[in-house]
Amino acid sequence: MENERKKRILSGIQPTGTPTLGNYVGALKNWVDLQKEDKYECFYMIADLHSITVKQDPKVLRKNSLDLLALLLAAGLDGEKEPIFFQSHVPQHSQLGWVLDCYTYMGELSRMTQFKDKSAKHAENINAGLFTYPALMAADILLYQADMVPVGKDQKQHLEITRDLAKRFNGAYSDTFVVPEPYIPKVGANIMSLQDPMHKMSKSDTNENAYISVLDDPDRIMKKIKRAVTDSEACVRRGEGKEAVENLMTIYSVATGKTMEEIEKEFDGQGYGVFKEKVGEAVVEMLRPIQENYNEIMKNKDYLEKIYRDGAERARYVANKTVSKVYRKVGFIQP
Ligand code: AQP
Repeated sequence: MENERKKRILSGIQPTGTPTLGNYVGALKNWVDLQKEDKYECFYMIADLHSITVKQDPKVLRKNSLDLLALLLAAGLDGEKEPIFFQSHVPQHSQLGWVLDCYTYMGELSRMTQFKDKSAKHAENINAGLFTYPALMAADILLYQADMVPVGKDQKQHLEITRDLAKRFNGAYSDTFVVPEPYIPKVGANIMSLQDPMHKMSKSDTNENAYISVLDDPDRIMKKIKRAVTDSEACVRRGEGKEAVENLMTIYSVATGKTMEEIEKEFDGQGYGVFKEKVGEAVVEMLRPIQENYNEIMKNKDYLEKIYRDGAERARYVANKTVSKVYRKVGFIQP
């Protein structure tokens, strides 16, 4: 085990479209905050290998991948200080992924809600990669000996399987992997669809009104929030049957820093019209600086290339140490 180093963080996002407000609040915003804290060594990755578990158009995937890198930088990540890289540029992810595949049971994989949800959504393409996704995700994390993984609530189950795999492998051989802890934000860990509060907001939702993309212009954001479903009570509060309103309150809370109690007081006696207007304005203000930075960064493709090349090189260095150790322990002859 590597000693005397800063605690490590690893997290990733798939280049399956422009990130939503859910991705931003549940993950990206915390990536930035944690990097700024300077207590951790952070590895952030664009999970392109994972993205092809669902059919992708190659041209669109290439564009989405570069756009996403620019967006991560625009959101405040410092790619010069710490690595931001494409998963496919670090072959060790697949190398460890295969070993972990052989330590993961069919039974545990078939319990994964993401597999069930995505196979229902893509019934025409229930592929083996979609099924073994959690083993590759475990490899992503364990390769870097990450202590902490900032994710939204939807990834909690995958984190649990990662922990189980780390312990299983450590138990079968000797201490090899750090057993990682999830870092799930207190507010905003599960931003729901604006059209169906029982489902999470997703960037690949076919209904554009269901999500806010971090690059939506102010007009679009206001329209989407105004169209968001609510209920017939016209009272801004939490409670049974108030999931849609509570979701908007959560979004407002993250964008303004106000607590849920403060929000209930602020809108006491006012209808949803006033409330939605305020939520929309707060979201526009929260996303404005990211959008401005993004437009600047996109003008400099050389800079983007430098970031992902350097990032992959630094990631490969760390990842290779883990893979070599694992290959030795399972009994492969050293090349
Ligand atoms: N609705 C959400 N609320 C809070 N956090 C969320 N995350 C995703 N949706 C929400 C977090 O964002 C990070 C990156 O997610 P991902 O792109 O790797 O995949 P995902 O979880 O499958 O996200 P999407 O938007 O639903 O993508 P698609 O539509 O492609 O499947 C993760 O930390 C996730 O927890």
